Amino acid sequence: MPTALITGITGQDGAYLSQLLLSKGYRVVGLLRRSASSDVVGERLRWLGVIEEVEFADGNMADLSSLIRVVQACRPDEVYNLAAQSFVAASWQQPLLTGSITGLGAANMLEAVRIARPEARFYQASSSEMFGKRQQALQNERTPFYPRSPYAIAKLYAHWMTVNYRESFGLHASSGILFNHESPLRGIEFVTRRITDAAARIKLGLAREIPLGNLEAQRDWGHARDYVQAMWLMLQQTAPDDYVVATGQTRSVRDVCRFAFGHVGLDYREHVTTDPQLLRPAEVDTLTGDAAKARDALGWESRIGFEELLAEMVEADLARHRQALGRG
Ligand code: NDP
Ligand code: GDR
Repeated sequence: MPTALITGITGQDGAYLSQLLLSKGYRVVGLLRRSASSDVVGERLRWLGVIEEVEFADGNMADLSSLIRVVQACRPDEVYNLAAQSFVAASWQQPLLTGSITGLGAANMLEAVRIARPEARFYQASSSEMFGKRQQALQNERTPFYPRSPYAIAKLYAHWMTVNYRESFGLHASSGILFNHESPLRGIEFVTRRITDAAARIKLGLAREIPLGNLEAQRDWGHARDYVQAMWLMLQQTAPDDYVVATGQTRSVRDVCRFAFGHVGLDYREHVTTDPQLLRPAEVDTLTGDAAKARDALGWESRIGFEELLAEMVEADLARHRQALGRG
């Protein structure tokens, strides 16, 4: 039975990746940082019904010695480095923390692998945010980067460290440049989930409006369940490499509003307001990924479309709020 170590196991992707790897017969070990609210940190794993099947190991991305100890103890065959301060907007408020966890944290994990388990295969959660200010209509592995936030800059450092450790030390280290992917387990601060949660609350009479920032921003949105498959496929290849993972379809925040509210029979224009406080100091206006390499080399493709994704998210938020109201 192969062993996978996942950092960021309590996040959206960590939960879906755990479910996938368990279904393939892996032993799954997740890095868990100490929290005063440890009773709620496993909520996503619980929602997917896999919390009893994963093992947890104490550690923090900021603490190299903890990472070395975890790697020594669990002896992973595959390491998936998903942990990060992942909210772009927060990275202007906490740029140094973002740099130390999202950037240097990845270097810590690479060092732990290099020191304690160099034969392990390594996955780095890179991001389309590294493309930032658009240099080409479609972004692929050869597109120049132009990061637009402290988060994207930290991810770029982690990405190049991954490439460098592959080239310097021969680590089987791959970087997945993933475009936005969402699900019912998406953090509530991200725009799709803010909108699907608001549509559900407004439909149930729990709220009347939702303030948003830039409605014209465009993203290439896929489903997290599809995207964790690509992570796993990258580590099954003989040679490590970098891959763009995307749907190739771009929609605006306004489209998300239109569809999510429309799904519950509401007109978003009666409920969505705009708040300049939610605009970003430097915006990423539009991103569209070209995942041809992942399709050709990995046989990967995005299956769940935009409307199916949002319908699942709205239905899950309706169910959550109905349950909280005792109408479940
Ligand atoms: P989440 O924000 O849902 O999860 C982040 C995870 O990192 C959580 O498990 C969190 O733990 C953990 N973490 C944060 N700080 C530390 C720390 N100091 N030590 C240990 N663990 C820590 O992110 P997603 O699941 O959405 O994304 C996974 C990864 O992929 C991230 O690196 C993200 O930047 C990247 N990415 C995501 C994309 C997306 O669209 N979702 C697209 C491209 C890249 P805790 O629960 O304790 O907070
Ligand atoms: P993003 O996702 O920054 O692309 O990063 P987010 O959902 O936060 O923003 C997407 C776009 O929507 C605009 N927007 C708003 N965003 C939020 N959060 N809240 C709002 O009210 C709002 N109104 C408009 C934003 O300005 C932006 O243009 C996500 C994260 O998962 C990263 O970790 C990951 O690397 C990238 O996706 C790919």
